[in-house]
Amino acid sequence: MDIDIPDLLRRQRQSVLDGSTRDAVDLAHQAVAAGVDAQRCIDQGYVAGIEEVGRLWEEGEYFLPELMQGADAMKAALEVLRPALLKAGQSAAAGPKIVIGTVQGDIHDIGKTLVATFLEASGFQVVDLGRDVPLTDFVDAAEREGARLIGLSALLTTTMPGQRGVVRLLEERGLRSHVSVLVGGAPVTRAYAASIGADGFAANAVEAVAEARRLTGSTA
Ligand code: B1M
Repeated sequence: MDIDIPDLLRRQRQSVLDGSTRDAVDLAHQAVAAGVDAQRCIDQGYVAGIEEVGRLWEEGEYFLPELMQGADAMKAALEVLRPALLKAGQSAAAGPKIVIGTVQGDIHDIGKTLVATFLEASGFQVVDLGRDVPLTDFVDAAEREGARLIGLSALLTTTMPGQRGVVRLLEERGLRSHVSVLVGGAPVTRAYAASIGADGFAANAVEAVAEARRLTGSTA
């Protein structure tokens, strides 16, 4: 069956704007069945939708329930697309280990999960600690797992200092030379990353894979 891709992408975007988990999931299944590129659905469909939700919220047109429904719809669609993303990558999962999570005080996890999935699809062994992760947990996990890289996501200006906190904890525990730190999240910039002593910065999931490869010297 032929599928109208621009129309599918438009409806995926709209499903997030409507906060309709049912539509978002249904459209993700349609995309998978028709073999539409999962990354394109994410970028031009669902992410376009959640960015518009954020804009409407900022302008006072949407309230917190709409923001949450949009996020739930997007997360549910990503779950459906995840196997296709992993399949598109090498997914050998024999590459370097990376511990990743969203820092303490911050429950935004859509971007972090996307980054984790891209890393996994590129062959990294990913230990995803989730969201609102205590800073010490990152360092404990890196030590326990023998990870060479910690990935820290922060979406709030108030939680960005947590990224600096993890760099400091690594220094205090004498682990700084063994473990690199990669930071990201909408308010995070390359200049901020440099100012807190992080080793790498990525603006999106594709850049995160490139940075993780650079920092670990991996060809994963
Ligand atoms: Co909130 N929120 N939110 N929110 N939310 C933002 C971030 C905000 C910018 C909205 C706005 O004002 N326009 C604003 C932050 C303002 C600021 O600090 N400057 C905001 C706020 C204020 C809040 C609350 C405080 C609202 C309230 O309660 N009054 C609250 C915070 C709660 C808390 O964390 N303690 C809150 C809550 C929520 C929801 C729960 C409703 C929901 C999150 C659901 C979830 O994630 N499970 C939510 C959402 C959805 C958003 C917006 C609309 C969308 C975020 C998103 O998922 N984007 C957001 C507005 C916006 O960003 N336009 C907003 C899509 C995602 C794919 O992109 O996360 O940027 P992103 O990830 C990208 C890159 O940043 C990068 O790669 C990803 C993929 O390309 N990246 C990395 C991310 N992590 C990386 C790590 C890396 C490398 C790259 O290396 C390790």
